[in-house]
Amino acid sequence: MATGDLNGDGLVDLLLGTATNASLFLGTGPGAFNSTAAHTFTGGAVAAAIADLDNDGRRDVVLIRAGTSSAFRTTAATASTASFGTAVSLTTPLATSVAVGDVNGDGLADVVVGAQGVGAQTRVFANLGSTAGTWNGYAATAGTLLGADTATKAVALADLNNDGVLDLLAVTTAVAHSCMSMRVSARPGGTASRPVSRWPTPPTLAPWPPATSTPTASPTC
Ligand SMILES: [Ca+2]
Ligand SMILES: [Ca+2]
Ligand SMILES: [Ca+2]
Repeated sequence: MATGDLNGDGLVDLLLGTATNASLFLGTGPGAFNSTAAHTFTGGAVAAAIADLDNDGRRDVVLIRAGTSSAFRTTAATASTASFGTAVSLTTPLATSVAVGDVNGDGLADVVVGAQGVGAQTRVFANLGSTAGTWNGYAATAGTLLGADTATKAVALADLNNDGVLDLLAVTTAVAHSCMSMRVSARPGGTASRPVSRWPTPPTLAPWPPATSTPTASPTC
């Protein structure tokens, strides 16, 4: 599920994924939505996001699937309808979750995908921007941030330490006695268009809760 004002009318819209498809319901008022989907995407989704991917002022859609995910540009949106461009594919084996934000400071929304399973990796897809008005989509793959992190159930992006750079928060069951790990990004100051694949080696994860604590039961995240 994802929420956001996709058609720019100031009302929050709702994107719901199921095992077979994902449907967009446009908001009609506070807490109210049109009962008829403005658009239905074929294929299920385990996670979704609404954000302006191509910087044209219209919010777009990311659908995450455990295999190949898709990013769709919004090409038109009215009070009751929305239409989208051709899917841009993202390779996301074992994907569970998504966060969208500008992680490399070039002004373009990047996609972070968490994954769970043997060999799963948390991946970052760098937004390639536009050339002569045509959006170039995302880099096919952009490396791994969390190493052998095979149990990421959720990811989020936020500036946790107030340095103006987005940080990545991952909820995982991979670390003993831990269900949450935090990684602070280290974008060099003032360097634009830095490829995500050059993201510096992240610091060692600090267990959360602290390892000195004695968990009485497995984390429930
Ligand atoms: Ca809306
Ligand atoms: Ca857009
Ligand atoms: Ca970016």
